[in-house]
Amino acid sequence: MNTLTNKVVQLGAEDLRRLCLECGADGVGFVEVDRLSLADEHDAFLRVYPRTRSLISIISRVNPEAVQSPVREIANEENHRTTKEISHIVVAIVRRLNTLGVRGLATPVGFPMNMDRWPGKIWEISHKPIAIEAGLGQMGINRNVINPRFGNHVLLDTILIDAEIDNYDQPIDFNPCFNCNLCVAACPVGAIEPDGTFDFEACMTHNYHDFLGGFVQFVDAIADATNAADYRSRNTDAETASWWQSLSYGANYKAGYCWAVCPAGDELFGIYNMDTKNYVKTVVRPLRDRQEPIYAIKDSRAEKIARRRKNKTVRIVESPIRAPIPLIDASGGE
Ligand code: B12
Ligand code: SF4
Repeated sequence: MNTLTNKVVQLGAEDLRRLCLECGADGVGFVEVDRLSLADEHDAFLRVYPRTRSLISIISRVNPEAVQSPVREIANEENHRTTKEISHIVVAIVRRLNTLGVRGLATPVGFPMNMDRWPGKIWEISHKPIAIEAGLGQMGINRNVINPRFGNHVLLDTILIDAEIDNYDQPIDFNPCFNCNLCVAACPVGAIEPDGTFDFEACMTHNYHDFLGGFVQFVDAIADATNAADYRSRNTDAETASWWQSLSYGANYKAGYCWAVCPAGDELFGIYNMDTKNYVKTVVRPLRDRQEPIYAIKDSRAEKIARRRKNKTVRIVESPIRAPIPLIDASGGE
């Protein structure tokens, strides 16, 4: 809405696309706020920004080689760096749009989220279905959006604006996921199944050990301990230092291997296809066989899978999701 003329601004899709790319986006697409396939999200859009008329979906590529490194601090740093980068890009886009009389806001890439709702739907806007509707990719077996060029090696963000756009995008008519199942093979807790079923609890328990519910358990462990020796008998010094690192430098993922190994998308497929055996040897094996602790719930499928894996030390923990998970509903409530 132009605040001087009080009229809804109409933006040209191609000019807007150019503006977003100039601000640093690696890909961009547009969706009208009342797209039927996003009906479940509609209330959330208006709750976040009541004057929303259009959604701008933005992707920023991560460097796959960094994300694939068995030196996981490199992967985590790349994740954090790209998160900051895309956050700056979307703010720059909103500022440029303001000069054209368009108002709007950029939503968080990931954290911070609404912890009052933990362990429910703590995020407000689901970037994945918007990116799919904006023609930026399709969902892979690993439940990540795979862009035809950059593969799943992208982070996503969404801008809500009060203007209309003269041409909205549509989903692409093919899925870059080609069922290689490397994501299934790489996950140390078997969270990804070949039919695309995703074990949320297994991923949350291991990959997110140092944040959210894992952090709540850390506090419990301190509170329950009778003394330092008692605490240390249940948590190694390395684990305590790992929590400190996540608090100080941004939460560190323990795995994310399903995202790392995916070879789909034009930029990586050639490397994979040229020598698939070598890709498995140099990208998948180093992560699959990485020496590391694996956090799993007792007698879970995740525990059984982790025990079969080479070089893994299984650490039994409680479920980080203590209350039954409330259904994800459109109101964003419990
Ligand atoms: C919640 C969440 C998670 C959850 C659930 C993942 C999921 N599949 O939904 C967990 C904690 C497991 C997670 C892990 C990761 N995530 Co995440 N995550 C999100 C978040 C905040 C919302 C995702 C969402 O909309 N889910 C709902 C629907 C759309 O997803 P779905 O796959 O169709 O449905 C699944 C969930 O609903 C899940 N589920 C079932 N019951 C429950 C209950 C609860 C309470 C929850 C939370 C989920 C859940 O199982 C469903 C079946 O597959 C977004 C950021 C955002 N605001 O959008 C990032 C996001 C999806 N994550 C991302 C990434 C990169 C990751 C990790 C790779 C992080 C890492 N480095 O390890 C892993 C990959 C795990 C995986 N294979 O999905 C990227 C994906 C980029 C891309 N190319 O698609 C996003 C978009 C962040 C971003 N801004 O770029 N994530
Ligand atoms: S690793 Fe293979 S099966 Fe998994 S999402 Fe990527 S292309 Fe699809």
